[in-house]
Amino acid sequence: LDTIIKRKKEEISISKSRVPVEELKNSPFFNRQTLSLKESLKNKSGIIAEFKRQSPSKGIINDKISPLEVVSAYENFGAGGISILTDKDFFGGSFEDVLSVRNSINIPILRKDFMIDEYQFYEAKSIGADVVLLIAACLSVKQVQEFTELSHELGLEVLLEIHSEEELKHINSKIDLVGINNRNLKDFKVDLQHSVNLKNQLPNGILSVAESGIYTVEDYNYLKEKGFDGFLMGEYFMKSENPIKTFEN
Ligand code: IGP
Repeated sequence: LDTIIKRKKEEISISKSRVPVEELKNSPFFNRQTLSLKESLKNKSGIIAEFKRQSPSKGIINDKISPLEVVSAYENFGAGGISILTDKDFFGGSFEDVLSVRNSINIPILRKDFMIDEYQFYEAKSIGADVVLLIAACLSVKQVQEFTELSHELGLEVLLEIHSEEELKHINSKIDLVGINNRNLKDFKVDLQHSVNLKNQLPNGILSVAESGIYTVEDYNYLKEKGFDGFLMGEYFMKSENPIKTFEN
């Protein structure tokens, strides 16, 4: 994680000098009316399906298939939202992946990246994202607060990702959704029970998303039974031949 953040800082300073915030505001998407993931999760399946070519823990997952193909399939089977990795160096993603699908789908898109600087929230808006991920492990309590306010000013919703009990303190009343990552970003271990235990400690009424390591319909049913509102799934879909069929029943 430290390596990623270090690299991210360099990337942001290059982007800032190449495309100033004022220029991001000229994007046709900048004034777009965003879609609400909170609403969508209530009305649809609760699944937030992810487009992810590769990851540090799994290496290449699928680099053959186009974002549009995948994302359209996700929408057709009733996904509540789409998550698209925009980090290039570690996840093989890009802004282009979001831009290339934005006008073809009508469900919320989460820009999945390591958000550590205000600039990135303007970027997210300019590429047509609806939601941003804030990872508690990379941010102070104060940063989470400030970035949440900025997101809301821009019309973006916030998914705050936590992994430990310690990180519960990052939750504030303005957060839209809390995600509990089953994967420990430090050693990549996945444990569904972990989410279930931590979920019991969330403030009442907040929408919760179980993230990572959901590989079977049984996993999904189990987490649903435990009261999760959303289910963030990447690898399972990116790897399988016909994931949609599996979920139809
Ligand atoms: C999806 P999986 O195990 O279904 O592919 O996981 C998603 O939860 C995972 O990609 C993720 C992630 C993150 C990636 C969760 N939090 C933070 C990068 C950064």
